[in-house]
Amino acid sequence: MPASRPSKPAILIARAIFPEVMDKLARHFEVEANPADALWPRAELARRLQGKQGVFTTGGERIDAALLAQCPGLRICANMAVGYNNFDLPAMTAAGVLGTNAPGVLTETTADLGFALLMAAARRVAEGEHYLRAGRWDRWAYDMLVGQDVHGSTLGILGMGRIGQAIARRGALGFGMKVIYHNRSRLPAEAEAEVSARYVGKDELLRTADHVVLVVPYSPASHHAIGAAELALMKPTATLVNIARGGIVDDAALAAALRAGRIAAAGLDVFEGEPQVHPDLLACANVVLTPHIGSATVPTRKAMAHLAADNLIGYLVHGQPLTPLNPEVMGRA
Ligand code: 8YV
Repeated sequence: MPASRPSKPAILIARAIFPEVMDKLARHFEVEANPADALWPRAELARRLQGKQGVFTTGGERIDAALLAQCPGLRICANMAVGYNNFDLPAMTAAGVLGTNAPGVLTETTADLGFALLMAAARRVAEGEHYLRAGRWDRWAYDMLVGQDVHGSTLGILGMGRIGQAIARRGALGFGMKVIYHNRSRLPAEAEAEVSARYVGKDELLRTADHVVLVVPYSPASHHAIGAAELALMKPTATLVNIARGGIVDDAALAAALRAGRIAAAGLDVFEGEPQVHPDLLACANVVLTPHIGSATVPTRKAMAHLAADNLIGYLVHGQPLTPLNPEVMGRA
């Protein structure tokens, strides 16, 4: 009798992903995928996770103690995102489940979108486009769609991780901006010098910056880090850009500030309760809105998907993931 081949570990791919990444995973695993590409309800996700050792997640799937209790065989959740606020990491650690994210590969692409939103908001690009398409452009005027300068202005960055530093480089080197930043911890002097950034308190940043870019991870501590009180500190000519996570900004307070002209403009890629967008924001002309596309270029999304896949393969096949979030679970029985 021919020797039976050892069975491959089983994994679940929770959303549609690139066919080349599916093929790669299928070489190592028994794969169940989600051809419909709609987020499964929790009960369905739990049902499909039965018998699976790994899951490929894309950021929208909540992995918490209640779900993990139903999936005792699960060993790894690999997020195709640098943010992992969909993971209850302490619960995963308690359950002995490894979490991995996808850092590094999306840094420059996401910083590009941050800058695009900053430029579009400060220079009223989207407003101008709507104005033109609506057939309202019938003459030149000295004050038509005048905005604020980006070059030479003061850029305030809240959150100075990889993406924050990539935005600082763009501002300092490309646009001659003075860069100030606030972060949980101050960067080492060499890192500050490299991006020509000066550390300031949060309130000073909000008061001084001409443009504020938010790049902090979402956590209960950063929930509504920018609300009415913080917006009131900003200059009336200032712009606010959020490429981090919905919930860091109080969207209702932001819409009120934009409507009242308490700040000049905003550029938002992320929203509280997305894909729903606060109706008051939709009604504001001075905000540029994009549907969470910070990392959305073909090479970057492929790199993120490959990194998530390589984490699954690394851990379940070779025992060594690439970007573990809670490595302390490794080696536990
Ligand atoms: C993802 C992101 O596309 O990596 C992140 O944290 O925000 C984006 O790049 C998103 O998380 C997918 O849900």
